[in-house]
Amino acid sequence: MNTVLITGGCGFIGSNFILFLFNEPSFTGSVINLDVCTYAANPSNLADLAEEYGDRYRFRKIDLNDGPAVLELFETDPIDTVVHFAAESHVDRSISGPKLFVETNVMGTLHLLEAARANAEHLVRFHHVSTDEVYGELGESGAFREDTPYHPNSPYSASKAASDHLVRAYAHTYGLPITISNCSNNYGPYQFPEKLIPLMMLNAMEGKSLPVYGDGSNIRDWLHVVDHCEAIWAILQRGSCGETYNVGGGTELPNLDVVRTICALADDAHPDRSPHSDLIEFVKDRPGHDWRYAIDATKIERELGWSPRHDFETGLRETFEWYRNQPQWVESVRSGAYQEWVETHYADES
Ligand code: NAD
Ligand code: TDX
Repeated sequence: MNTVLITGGCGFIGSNFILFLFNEPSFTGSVINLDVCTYAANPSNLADLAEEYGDRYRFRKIDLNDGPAVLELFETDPIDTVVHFAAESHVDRSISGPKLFVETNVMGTLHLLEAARANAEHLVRFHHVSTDEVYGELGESGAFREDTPYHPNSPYSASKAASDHLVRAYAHTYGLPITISNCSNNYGPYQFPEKLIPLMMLNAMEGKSLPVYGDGSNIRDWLHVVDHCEAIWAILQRGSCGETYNVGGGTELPNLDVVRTICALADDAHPDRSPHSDLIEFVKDRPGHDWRYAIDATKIERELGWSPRHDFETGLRETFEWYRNQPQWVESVRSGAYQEWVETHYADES
């Protein structure tokens, strides 16, 4: 891996992955971070990298929907590895506005695949980061395996499913050296506070209501974002081209339990405002709300020797402390102030 293109590197998992890469002693290559910087991005997450690593870290403000710009990037740089994170990622937003999800997640992925195909002589790996939501929902038992049929239920998961199919088709038809990972719900630092865990943490800290959809019985399988980064690294290092790997934390919890645990963390931090569970409010359910997700990660554990290292209780506590200690980060992503930061720091490249 000499020249690695990361798409969506200013988002939650992409930022964590770039920081992970530069902390990985065996990684000696360079990173190009392609991101258009939507509301979910914060390029200042990686502000120190250019100073610390010089040309080994470059940011390019490019929209995946701009096919010619993506192609030009591949023509100017000898990209040998792609890790594709960029997406519209929030289910609720996909319900209120599905079109952007098709544009970015489907057409954006198509543009990236086309650019990679046109410059395939350098390409060693195109890794596509996907979600467990493509498999639909589970009942009381069972877990998603790599051969579970696709059954996406939301516009978000349908667009991710379409992108997975395109990536696989490019391997089958054009011989592109692809891998895909389908991962469960991530948590950890740098997640935009619209997703369950950071939203509930910040609302609890600020004494705001904690909106639990439906009766809070929906189950998600939580994975620390660094465990996800390690899984992707294992796939890049040891995964076989053409293969899909399911990645999950094995920590299945009903939403209400997660919210109550966050309330307990807030009680410890602010005993004067206890009990924070009084802030819980049951609100109208998400339309088409998938009831349960669970991942069978046997394949990646057995074939690549990966398993999650973070236990949920400790990871959640650390994440709570991270958000408590980052009021400026929270303010900048909420207000979009980072846009100004991009203009100042990357005026030449955008
Ligand atoms: P995120 O919303 O935090 O970040 C997405 C990033 O993509 C942002 O930086 C955004 O600016 C960028 N982006 C969006 N549209 C773009 C475009 N047209 N051109 C260039 N850049 C664009 O998302 P995340 O939570 O970090 O998720 C990253 C990937 O992982 C996604 O593909 C998502 O489907 C997948 N995933 C997420 C989770 C999770 O729990 N968050 C779980 C499994 C899989
Ligand atoms: O305010 C809320 N109240 C609530 O009860 C929010 C934002 C969510 N929820 C529920 C809905 C889900 O059952 O919490 C659960 C988690 O919701 P999200 O954080 O929105 O995540 P989810 O819909 O499960 O999707 C996430 O995991 C898979 C990511 O957003 C996706 O990008 C990823 O692919």
